[in-house]
Amino acid sequence: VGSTVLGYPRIGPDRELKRAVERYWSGKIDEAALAETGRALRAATWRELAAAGLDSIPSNTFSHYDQVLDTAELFGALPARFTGLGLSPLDTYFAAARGVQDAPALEMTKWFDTNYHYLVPELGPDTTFTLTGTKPLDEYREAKAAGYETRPVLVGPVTFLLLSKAAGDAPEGFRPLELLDRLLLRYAELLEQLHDAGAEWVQLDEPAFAADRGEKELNALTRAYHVLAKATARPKLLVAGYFGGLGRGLGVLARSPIDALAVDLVTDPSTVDAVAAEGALRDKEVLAGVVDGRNVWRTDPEQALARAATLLGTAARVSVSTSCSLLHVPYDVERETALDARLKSWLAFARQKVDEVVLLGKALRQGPGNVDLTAARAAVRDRATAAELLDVRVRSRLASLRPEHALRSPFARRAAAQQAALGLPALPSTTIGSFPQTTELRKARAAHRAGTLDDAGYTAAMREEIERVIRLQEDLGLDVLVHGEPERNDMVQYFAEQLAGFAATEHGWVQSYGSRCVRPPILYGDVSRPEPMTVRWATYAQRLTDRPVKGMLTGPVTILAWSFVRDDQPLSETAAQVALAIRDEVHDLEAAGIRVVQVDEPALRELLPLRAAGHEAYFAWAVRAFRLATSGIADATQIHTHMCYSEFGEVLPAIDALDADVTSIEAARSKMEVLTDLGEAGFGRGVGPGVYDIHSPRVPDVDEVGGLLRTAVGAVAPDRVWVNPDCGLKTRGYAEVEPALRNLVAAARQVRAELG
Ligand code: THG
Ligand code: ZN
Repeated sequence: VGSTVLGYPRIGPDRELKRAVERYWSGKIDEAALAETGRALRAATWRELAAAGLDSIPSNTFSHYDQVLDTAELFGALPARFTGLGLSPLDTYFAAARGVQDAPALEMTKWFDTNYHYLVPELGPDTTFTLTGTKPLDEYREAKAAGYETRPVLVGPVTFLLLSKAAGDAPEGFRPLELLDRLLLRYAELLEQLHDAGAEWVQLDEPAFAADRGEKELNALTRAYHVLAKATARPKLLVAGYFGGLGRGLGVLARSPIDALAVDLVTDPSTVDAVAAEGALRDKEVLAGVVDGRNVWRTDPEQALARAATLLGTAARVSVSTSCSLLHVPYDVERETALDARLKSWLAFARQKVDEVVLLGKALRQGPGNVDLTAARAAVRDRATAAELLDVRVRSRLASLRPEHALRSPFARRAAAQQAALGLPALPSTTIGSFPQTTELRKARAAHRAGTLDDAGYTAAMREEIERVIRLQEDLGLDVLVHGEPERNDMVQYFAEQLAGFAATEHGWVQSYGSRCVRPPILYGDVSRPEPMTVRWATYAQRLTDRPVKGMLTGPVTILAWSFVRDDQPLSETAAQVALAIRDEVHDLEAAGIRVVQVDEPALRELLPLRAAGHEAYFAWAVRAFRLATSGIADATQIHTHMCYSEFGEVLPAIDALDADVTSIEAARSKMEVLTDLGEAGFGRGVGPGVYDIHSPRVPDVDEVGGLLRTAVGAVAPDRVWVNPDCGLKTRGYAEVEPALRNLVAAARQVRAELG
């Protein structure tokens, strides 16, 4: 293979694909125009990668929405509720991605432990795979016609099946992996087509083996690559494992008749030794993934070369690669003209990482003396020794922490103090924090940013909105109010902009799902909070009403999960720094008369290590960070938290350990099943199961909400139940939100009366 990258961003340097796709959805452009945007983006990518000097260029890294959905479509495995709609292939694809009336979308879930989300294929015993699609072949030919020999990238068959779920009508106990043999026939057919078109290599991604896998799954991996290797006419097979070590999958792949193996030497550096000790790789090429595909720091050339060189005696050939696809980093740091020049010199986005791979590849082949690594060395050394990253006050504060800094008094005592202070009725009602964001609001924020709306005008606009939202909540009869967050865009961006130690980018967009992108802030130095971040908005809202107003903050784990974090110290330490910054804000809110503070941790599940062996240590620091952020306050001050996903199983003990007074969770769509789990886990504090699914435009009626509430009070102690929507309301419109909240309050009152 030679020097290469495992994948590249596809949304476009200026989010051209996002815009084109959204314009297509709204009918503003036709399919041909959308296709043209895709073609131009692919051509630009191949041109750049070729010009940079990579030995092998990937293709089929483009997608209109998601690569797992692409794979399901490729093999004719989209559910009948979409294929039966009578739509064009492209519209059928988008229907599966986004749903249409009467055909709800495929479920979307996190791509391993990244902030990317894929669509979950639904497979059953009756699923027949047929090679209906031609995307990998088309893109290979398109590249070839443009003069580029490429390596088509495919989701590997075992990972595809492990990421799929059993269709709703599949018999109990059915596992998609049972379909392996059927699917392999179609992969073999595809390999033959690619070979006939001239493809020399193909890349099959098997990141599923970065997680714990059992005997059945390892056997499937063995079987898959023995079968595919036997395909009569096929390109050479490169199998890529990433997001961690391959565990026992390493030995399986080493002994299988594939031609090359890509390993991630960044996520878990001990993988280097595991690979070096693997005798069966002698006849294969190994791609040493030494350039981090998920973070934005320049690669340390000495460390990278040392890692790659360790493998030299192990494999027939060692080449340099990225640890995973570059999908997870922004395009080009050169475009960040507003970024501090020194910080910028420490960074590498996708475009720069390609240059790193090329340079390291040469150094590995020709010896480090034959390439110029001066600039790379200097940048890494400059960052490693930058005194500016260190804040002695933060350091000594961390060093002086004692266990009691993460401890509150027993819950029973807090609950009594809070009841005395707040005087809330049974089944108190509240919302998760944000209210719908109107066009005027976005305009006001943009104008303030651009400097065309001065501070006074901006403050007035926000206050006007806060007052409107407070009056609305009073009118609706909610018990604990919020200010509605009109001043915020993305919650993590909002806090990062105000914390020392973070930098924001202008163009650093990364695809989160489909056409949606985020711009993760860069956490580069010791973190502290120079000034209060939310107090002025919360106290303004509180002055307008006698009812308690909830202060709204984002928790340390979520801030880390949605940022690019420093890699020069353990995550646990960075988390504690962020926690202390949030703690300062909690204390200031309390001092300003705010009696309820919510610290959201929607990403608590997200950073959970892929292997169970890492869970305990993760929970320990994640829980400590949350508790550091929310301790040291009066018993009477009530701490809420919020999580927005419905699969709690593994994190339930951690949620309990957070020791929040009230936890609101997504439950409307999972029909409150999570409550049974919580009840069984002995969760004894306040819990607010979402009784209004804000992910749908539907307005639930009083009976529906009441039914969910009756289930809730049957599953956990009635005096612990709160009434709230599933999640924030910022993506909804007032036309739905107002009646839905009215019904929610009415249902709360009804069930409250029934309880007597
Ligand atoms: N913030 C951040 N990361 C996240 C979420 C978040 N990761 C997980 C989850 N939430 C992902 N969900 C979304 C939902 C909406 C959008 C992005 C990720 C979104 N983005 C706008 C877009 O692409 O048009 C741009 C937003 C902006 O202007 O900042 O709508 O909530 N960090
Ligand atoms: Zn949520």
